[in-house]
Amino acid sequence: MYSQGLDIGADAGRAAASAEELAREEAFQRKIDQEIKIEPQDWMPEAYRRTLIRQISQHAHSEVVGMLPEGNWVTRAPSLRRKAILLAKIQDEAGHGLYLYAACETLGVDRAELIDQLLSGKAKYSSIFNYPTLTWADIGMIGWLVDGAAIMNQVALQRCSYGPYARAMVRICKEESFHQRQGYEIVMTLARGTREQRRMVQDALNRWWWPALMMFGPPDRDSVHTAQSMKWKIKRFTNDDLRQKFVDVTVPQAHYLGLEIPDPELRWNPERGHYDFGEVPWDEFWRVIRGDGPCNRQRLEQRRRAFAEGAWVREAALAHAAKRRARRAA
Ligand code: BYC
Repeated sequence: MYSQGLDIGADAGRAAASAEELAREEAFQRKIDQEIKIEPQDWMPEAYRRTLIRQISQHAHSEVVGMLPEGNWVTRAPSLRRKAILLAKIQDEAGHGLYLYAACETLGVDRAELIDQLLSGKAKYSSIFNYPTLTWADIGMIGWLVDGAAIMNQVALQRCSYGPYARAMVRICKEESFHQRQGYEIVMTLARGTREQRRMVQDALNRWWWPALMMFGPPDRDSVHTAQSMKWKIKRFTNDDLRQKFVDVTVPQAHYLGLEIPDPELRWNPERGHYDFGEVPWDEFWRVIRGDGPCNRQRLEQRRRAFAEGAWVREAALAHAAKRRARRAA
């Protein structure tokens, strides 16, 4: 009798706790539905927090790894002006990585842990940065197509329900928009240049087109996170919707430059009011995100080396901060 009484008491306690949890989750969803931003000190479901840490840290890693393919061209940029612009752009990417790691830390995770996940190969970063930059035209493609795709995705993220991520995106989008224009300008210069330059820029477009479409993530039918992320307003559009928007704005830009999109199935569909396009090579996408793209190993190796070689800078910065603290305290 006595123990049965205890069990009933424990059951009632559990039921009350889960009713309370449910009420908190409903109140959280109401806030989201009313477009009230979630801030770091607010209560949030554990799965919301984990989803954000996953997405924001992958995003931060992408910015940092994204410096590598462009970094290859700093010494080979065709003029001093191009070199200065490219350097400034690469520094911007480092800055984006820093805002994003900082936004991620507001969710209670340590930056060192996130970087460790990247360097150990556990964390993902955007598939696009596993492709090589073979010619100067590829630098134009990164600006025009890769930053163009990134903006299409990030403009929507400015309205993400989590305040620190949404606010980081506002500044990032302004800088990305400059990046996209500098890329388009490189592509335009080459497209209006010599026969050899036109051939080079068309070859770069042929190689970057499909990987750029993969940046938006797998098709909606295979996207495991979209439905919940849309409900929580972390994502505002599905992967396929954003991909379609990107195709619709980019194809006329290519036509204006006299370039051909490497997709025989691409055509305007007046009934839909959109371009129809061919099937993205999804096998290649899955291969690349599982670590077997053309440059995955090289990129991780470069990041690991940079991290090891930068150890003295981190130690010096910490020693300097400790000295200043000690001086202030004295
Ligand atoms: N690459 O359920 P899904 C830049 C993963 S940097 C690799 O649709 P979600 C720039 C996905 O993580 C801009 N992995 O996921 C920098 C998931 O795996 P896990 C980078 C991908 O999160 C320097 C699985 O596939 N932008 O612009 O709902 C120089 C299933 O996908 C990719 C961002 O990071 C991919 N392309 O949607 C120049 C934007 N796609 O985690 C330029 C922020 C999917 O379950 N991120 N996966 O193991 C997002 O908006 C979303 O995370 C995504 C994917 C749309 C990318």
